[in-house]
Order: sequence, then structure tokens, then C-alpha cells
Amino acid sequence: MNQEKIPFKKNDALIIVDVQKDFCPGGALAIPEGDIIIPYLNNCIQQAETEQIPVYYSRDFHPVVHPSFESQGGPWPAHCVQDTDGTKFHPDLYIADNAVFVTKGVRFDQDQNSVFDQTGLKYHLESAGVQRVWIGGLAMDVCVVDTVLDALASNLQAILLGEGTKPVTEQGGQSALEKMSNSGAVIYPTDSK
Ligand code: VGL
Ligand code: ZN
Repeated sequence: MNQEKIPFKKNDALIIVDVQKDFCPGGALAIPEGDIIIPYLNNCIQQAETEQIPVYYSRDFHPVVHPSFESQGGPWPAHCVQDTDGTKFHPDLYIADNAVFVTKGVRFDQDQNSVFDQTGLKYHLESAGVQRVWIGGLAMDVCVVDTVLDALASNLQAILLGEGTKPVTEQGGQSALEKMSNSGAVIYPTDSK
């Protein structure tokens, strides 16, 4: 794959959001072409690993009864139910030697779309001296956008991997992109859609 080198620098981190089977074609909440970003992300991850940039992988991990599910009046079909196959990372996703996993969506009373939402990640990144985060994964208009906005709210610089994310809907993706750049996130590469 012909891919530009990501200009990582010291005090960067990479966050790979929810690249799980249930969000890929064939899964319970399949995002259109959710899996085609994986080779691009793998390249970023391998480069990060080589350069000793920490790599965080989040996973959505819901109890069998969860407020985000349609059965409970929520917006989504049941997905990423704890300990089911659908919660697994896509088998093609490269897992770095320095991987750190962040589990979210476990609360019984509310959803957690952002990887920062009540996970302690802000505290952890601060302690690790991280100043800037590169973010990709699924879905651009749900968990990725909320993670990017929370990163900015946590006083981190945030860069969206524009070629390493896909939205649930085209329209949702467009408004997510606008929201992210209006809030101060960089969309990388700058000229990507
Ligand atoms: C997500 C819908 C429901 C996501 C999680 O990871 O973007 N989307 N739960
Ligand atoms: Zn979910």
C-alpha cells in the first residue's frame, strides 16, 4: 500500500476507536465499508509501534441490556454485547506490541460514545505526557467524533485520520467533519474529504 508516512512526534499517541467485528460488514451494526480502513490504520499502527508512539485501542462492550439498544428505547440495534464474537477486534486489525486497551459502554445507565467518557483516559494521557492524539476508527459520526471533541476539551491537540475512519451515514460523516474542524481538530491529510 502506497501511504505517506504519518508525521508523528514525541508526546503523540494514536487512538484506534472500536474497530470491532460488529461495526464491520456482516456485524450487528455494520458501518458501510467499515473494514476498508483497516490496511490504512495498520500502516499507521505499525509506524507508531516502530517510533514508540503509544497505541490505544478502544472497544465498545455493552451489557446484554443497555440503554443504547432499540429494545430499551435507544437508537441502535443490539451490538457489542459483552463476551460475544462481535466485540472482538476485526481479525485483520494489527495489534501493536505496545497496545493499551480501553473498554467503554459498560455502564447500565448511560452510553459512553467517547473513549474519554468516564474511562480515566484523560488522566492517563496527562500522566504519560501526551500532548497530541491521532484518532481513527469507527464510527466517524458517533464514537470517533465524540472522542475527537473530548480530546480537544481535555487540552490535547487532536488530528483525525481522515482516511482511517468511516461514518454510519454519509450525511452524519459530513456534519461530524464540520463539527471537528470547527472545534479545532486537524483533518489529516489536510486535503482529504
Ligand atoms: C458506536 C454506535 C453505537 C461507535 C458505538 O463505536 O461509533 N456506534 N455504539
Ligand atoms: Zn455501542
